[in-house]
Amino acid sequence: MTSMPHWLSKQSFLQPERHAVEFMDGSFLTFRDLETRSKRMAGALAHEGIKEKDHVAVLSVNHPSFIEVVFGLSYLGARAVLLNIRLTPEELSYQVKDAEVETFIYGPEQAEKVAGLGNENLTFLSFRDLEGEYQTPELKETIELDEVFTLMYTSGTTGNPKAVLHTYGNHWFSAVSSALNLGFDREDKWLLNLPLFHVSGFSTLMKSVVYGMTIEFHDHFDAKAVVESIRQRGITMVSGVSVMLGKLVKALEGKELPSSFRCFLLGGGPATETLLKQANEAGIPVFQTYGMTETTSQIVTLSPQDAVRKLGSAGKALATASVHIDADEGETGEIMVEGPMVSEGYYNRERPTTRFFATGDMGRFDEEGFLYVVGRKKEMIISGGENVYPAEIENVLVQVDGVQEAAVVGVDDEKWGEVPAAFVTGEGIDRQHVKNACLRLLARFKHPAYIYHITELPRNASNKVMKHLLIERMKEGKY
Ligand code: S0N
Ligand code: AMP
Ligand code: MG
Ligand code: MG
Repeated sequence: MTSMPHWLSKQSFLQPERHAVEFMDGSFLTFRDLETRSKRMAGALAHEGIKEKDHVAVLSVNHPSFIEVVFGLSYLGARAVLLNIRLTPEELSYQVKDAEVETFIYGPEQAEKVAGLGNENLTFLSFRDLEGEYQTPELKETIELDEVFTLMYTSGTTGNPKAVLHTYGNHWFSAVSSALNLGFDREDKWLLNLPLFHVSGFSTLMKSVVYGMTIEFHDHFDAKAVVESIRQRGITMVSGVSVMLGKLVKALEGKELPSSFRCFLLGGGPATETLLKQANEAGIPVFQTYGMTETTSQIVTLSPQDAVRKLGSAGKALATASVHIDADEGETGEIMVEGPMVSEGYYNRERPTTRFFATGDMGRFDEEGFLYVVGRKKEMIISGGENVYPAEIENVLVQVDGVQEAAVVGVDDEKWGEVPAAFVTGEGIDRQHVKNACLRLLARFKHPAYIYHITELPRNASNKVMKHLLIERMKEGKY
């Protein structure tokens, strides 16, 4: 087992006065401040009975206490189960049970949602509750790379979400591999406005303590605020999904960006050529990436010098990772990945035994070895960077009175990239009942943008629903 000094304590020792986190109002926390506050938080968590290897859920928008809770848990050797604030109480309850969570910590704006959770065996603590009494427990000043640090949920083809396990080693190698590719400059300052509950956002926090780099922390995405941060406060790096890049291009209104801004790390889903060209014309140095929760963020990245020449490619595997395509040379096949940032598996599920992780995405290499992601084998929809599994929605729709069968597909969408479209069969279906079921059971971004009531689902000889036919017929206006 490989171990190393705790990343935050180390940065606090090496550069105590350097800003770890800056906020939009000009306030900041130095690495020493952050260490002190996180250790105090560890004491408050210990006071609440949290101990090594406990699973502790966190539900919050980006909030300073979120960061302290994350590092506080790490000083205790406890694990953070990071929950998506967009989920319904029903969806959250499932995940909390699945992850065997005992303590549930939440931010001030989540109180109402938390009241709807009602799991009797959980201890609920608001950030406020952690501001009072604390103990001085023994703290882990050593990080064991094999230990699990975070759990983040993704769905599966069955519609049952499963928790991706991230070890400290996964986070470490993700951060280091990224730096080997993008480089790291002492003056770098990374804007963090992606949610901390996704690895997209969380990985930026990890980079901060692994590199000793300043981040500017925003509680949510606001394109105008991003422009202001880049132009006025020396931001050099930003991460975002396509929807955010599109909004950034618009918010720029032709204004120039300082040359110190050197990277917009684009991930979380596909990007259209139109968007990439617009970003290029706007002078935004886009690094397109391919990655997923299971790879603890980017694993393949395209550099701006290749951005135009290889427009649409996700680039090449990072230095510590390998990618291969499960097909003959030059052909399209499933993308298989390997590397020290790839998760060892899902919580309480059988561990994969193969060397390469099968991503469920389809891709091909060009003659120079650049990866092109061309589609998905898995039935997944990506709406604004949030994943939606058709089975999750189908499972809800068939519960509605009158619905006999349901099928959900992803359709292109101007605003979100893709949105779900639902097809239901049956008699006496009340649209309001469908909507009510969705409201109760599904996060807003999973609600079907279209609901078609049809007479029967097209099936092939083996009785499988031919989803491509649903899309074709829908586009032809036949439904
Ligand atoms: C795009 C975002 C910012 C949109 O949120 P916004 O504008 O703040 O919306 P709200 O004000 O909260 O809500 C307004 C209405 O819009 C609905 N809505 C919100 N989001 C969506 C959505 N995604 N799809 C559909 N509808 C949405 C709300 O429900 C509300 O509706 P009404 O008014 O009807 O109630 C936001 O969605 C966002 O933050 N998206 C990004 C999420 C994300 O981080 N995804 C990436 C996950 N993947 C990974 O973590 C792995 C890849 C990765 O690591 C990575 C990714 C990107 C960049 C770099 C990396 C990396 O490798 O480092
Ligand atoms: P998540 O775990 O939420 O980040 O989802 C990851 C999924 O997003 C991947 O499995 C892909 O299906 C998709 N994705 C990520 N990067 C790209 C890319 N560059 N091009 C196309 N799809 C992508
Ligand atoms: Mg908003
Ligand atoms: Mg996603």
